[in-house]
Amino acid sequence: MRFHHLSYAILLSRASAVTLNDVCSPSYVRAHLPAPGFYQGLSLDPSSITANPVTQASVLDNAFYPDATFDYCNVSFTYSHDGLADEVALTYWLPAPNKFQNRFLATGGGGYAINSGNQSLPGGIIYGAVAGLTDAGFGAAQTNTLTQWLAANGTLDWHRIYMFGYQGIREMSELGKEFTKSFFNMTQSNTTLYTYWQGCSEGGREGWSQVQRYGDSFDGAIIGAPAFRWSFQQTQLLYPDVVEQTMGYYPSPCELQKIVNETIIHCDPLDGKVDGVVGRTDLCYTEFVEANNFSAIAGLPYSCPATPAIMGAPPTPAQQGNVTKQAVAVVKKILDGLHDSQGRRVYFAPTPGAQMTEAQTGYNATSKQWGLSVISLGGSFVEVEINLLNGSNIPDLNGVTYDTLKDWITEGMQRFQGVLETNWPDLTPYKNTGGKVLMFHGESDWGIPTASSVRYWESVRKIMNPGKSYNDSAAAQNEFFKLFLVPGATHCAANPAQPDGPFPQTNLAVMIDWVENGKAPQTLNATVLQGKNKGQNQQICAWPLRPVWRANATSPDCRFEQKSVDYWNYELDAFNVPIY
Ligand SMILES: *[C@@H]1O[C@H](CO)[C@@H](O)[C@H](O)[C@H]1NC(C)=O
Ligand SMILES: *[C@@H]1O[C@H](CO)[C@@H](O)[C@H](O)[C@H]1NC(C)=O
Ligand SMILES: *[C@@H]1O[C@H](CO)[C@@H](O)[C@H](O)[C@H]1NC(C)=O
Ligand SMILES: *[C@@H]1O[C@H](CO)[C@@H](O)[C@H](O)[C@H]1NC(C)=O
Ligand SMILES: *[C@@H]1O[C@H](CO)[C@@H](O)[C@H](O)[C@H]1NC(C)=O
Ligand SMILES: *[C@@H]1O[C@H](CO)[C@@H](O)[C@H](O)[C@H]1NC(C)=O
Ligand SMILES: *[C@@H]1O[C@H](CO)[C@@H](O)[C@H](O)[C@H]1NC(C)=O
Ligand SMILES: *[C@@H]1O[C@H](CO)[C@@H](O)[C@H](O)[C@H]1NC(C)=O
Ligand SMILES: *[C@@H]1O[C@H](CO)[C@@H](O)[C@H](O)[C@H]1NC(C)=O
Ligand SMILES: *[C@@H]1O[C@H](CO)[C@@H](O)[C@H](O)[C@H]1NC(C)=O
Ligand SMILES: *[C@@H]1O[C@H](CO)[C@@H](O)[C@H](O)[C@H]1NC(C)=O
Ligand SMILES: *[C@@H]1O[C@H](CO)[C@@H](O)[C@H](O)[C@H]1NC(C)=O
Ligand SMILES: [Ca+2]
Repeated sequence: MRFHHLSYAILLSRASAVTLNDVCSPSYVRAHLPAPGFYQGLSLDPSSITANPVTQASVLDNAFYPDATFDYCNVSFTYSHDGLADEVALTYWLPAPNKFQNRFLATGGGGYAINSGNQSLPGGIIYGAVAGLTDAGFGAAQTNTLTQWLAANGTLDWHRIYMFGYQGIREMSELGKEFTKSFFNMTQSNTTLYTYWQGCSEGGREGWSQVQRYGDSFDGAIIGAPAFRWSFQQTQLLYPDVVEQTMGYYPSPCELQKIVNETIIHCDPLDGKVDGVVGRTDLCYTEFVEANNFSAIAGLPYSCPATPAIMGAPPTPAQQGNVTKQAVAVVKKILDGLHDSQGRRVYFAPTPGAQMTEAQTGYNATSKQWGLSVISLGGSFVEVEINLLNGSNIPDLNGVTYDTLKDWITEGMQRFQGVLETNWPDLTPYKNTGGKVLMFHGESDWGIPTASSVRYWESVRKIMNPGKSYNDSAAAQNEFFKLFLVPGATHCAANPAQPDGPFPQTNLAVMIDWVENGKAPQTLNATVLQGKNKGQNQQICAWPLRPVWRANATSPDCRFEQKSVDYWNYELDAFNVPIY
């Protein structure tokens, strides 16, 4: 026994004596690439390999991992698809051998980017994981892949769209897992490589694109505010502009901001704690926006200083006045969400208290008036993916009604169902292989309505648990898929307008504990990342439980409230097909 332990210790010390410099070279990488034929239809290009050690890299103040300093091996190589003259570039960061903890983390992008440059990879290295990203064949222009979705005006380039939709991430993940095992000599059949996903927004959609299709995709997926239900998500960005145009009133940014500020002030206490954080946007809607209180914002004075031109944006003049009744009516209509001309609900709106970024107007220096400014994030969807024109926005919204928005949603849903829509509700293969999902969504997200994630969680619950009661099905779902609404948080980030809100910065640590140690999170670990309480810990409630603060508590109680669950379960009765 003793002798066995001794030799095992020698083996261990010998193994950990391997340094980054020993293995971080093009020749070592070449000798450990996945074998030809490992992934059908792909050919790796060994001549493209680069590998260099990077020491003492530091990262600061990131939403998804704590500050850290670390060493890594920076590896890249390319592959092509057999029969196509394309080139896909992969990047993997590998921890030093003595820091490697048998983990692989796949990462993605945001907006129309398929990766986040070097922003997401440290999140893996810090936890002893190899971390990977892909350019999915889009090259350096991957930061806006949309400029490559058409082969010509009128012709979609479906290969590129599939690469963006899910194929690129799948290939990067499968090649990355194999490469990791080979690089670290994980040849014994009893050594497990734990595999993870972490991404937010488009990165959240990319995570779901894998979990929904591949039971073997990851052991744990961390998915924030996913940009899924694609055609709905992209089109709803235009709804506030159409409201302004339809109602004929264009509030200035300052007037909008005043309405948001008042909403935060009045709704803050509804969660039981006056901390500047709207922890209960459901109550905010029913007890403030829908109630008469909201109209009392009209008449309140607002004032904002002029701003200089910054980064291509034109200067804005000083704005002051009293909030008008029309401005209040416009915002109330926006918060009601998109309905068709027959009054049936098409989609949800961002929560009250969220910044009204989508509703921003533009200043006309000639007429000295605020007017329509079409948000390009939504307009580019219509221009490129619906109208098949290689532009970056639609020129205007002339003739566009609420029904037009519904039609764009339907057309997009049919066109992209199998590649981008990403709301397949049956996760049985993933659940059966033991996969876990931790989904979170800022409850003050301006861009992707928080209700979008709630709807998907509820759709999966219903589809996977036929015949079970709400409580039984929710409990079954929570065994592998948990949803956390983050009080006050904006889109994939802590919210400067609600600085005392928590943000779940340590999600990967929480997921590792769930996957590797069987410790399921009952609440989600989070930290105040800014302001006077920076560093303070707060726990976030798991859906369907909702936060209620008691005096002097450090975290809210998590309670089941039927009214709240009912509030979040919107009926999209404008459609007679299921919308998951
Ligand atoms: C990420 O890239 C930026 C810009 O190229 C660079 O300044 C920074 O050091 C990089 N971070 C790491 C951790 O390598
Ligand atoms: C990592 O490798 C890529 C590709 O060779 C290179 O462009 C980049 O500068 C490297 N990064 C660092 C920090 O060495
Ligand atoms: C689309 O426009 C981009 C520039 O925004 C350009 O790089 C690209 O070549 C164009 N594609 C086509 C098919 O015209
Ligand atoms: C893997 O094994 C080879 C051969 O024993 C050795 O040279 C190499 O350093 C090992 N790699 C690591 C990361 O331990
Ligand atoms: C794997 O098996 C080897 C030999 O069969 C044994 O020495 C080692 O401890 C095992 N490792 C784990 C993690 O169980
Ligand atoms: C809104 O509140 C912020 C503080 O969160 C403040 O800086 C800003 O001036 C306010 N804007 C208006 C229009 O009242
Ligand atoms: C709404 O107005 C009523 C009557 O003024 C007041 O009692 C209540 O506290 C207000 N609620 C909110 C959320 O502001
Ligand atoms: C704004 O409202 C205040 C009272 O709150 C009033 O004194 C002032 O005249 C109003 N200003 C304008 C421009 O209507
Ligand atoms: C700005 O206002 C002027 C004068 O009313 C008008 O002629 C012009 O079309 C406007 N510009 C835009 C971009 O709407
Ligand atoms: C394609 O459409 C864009 C956007 O409308 C336009 O700017 C461009 O000129 C068109 N290209 C061709 C070749 O017609
Ligand atoms: C929870 O967050 C705190 C900071 O708020 C951090 O110190 C702690 O390590 C985190 N716990 C886990 C399991 O990551
Ligand atoms: C909360 O703390 C304050 C100040 O520390 C104290 O006065 C108050 O009694 C406490 N309330 C409860 C319910 O413990
Ligand atoms: Ca509060």
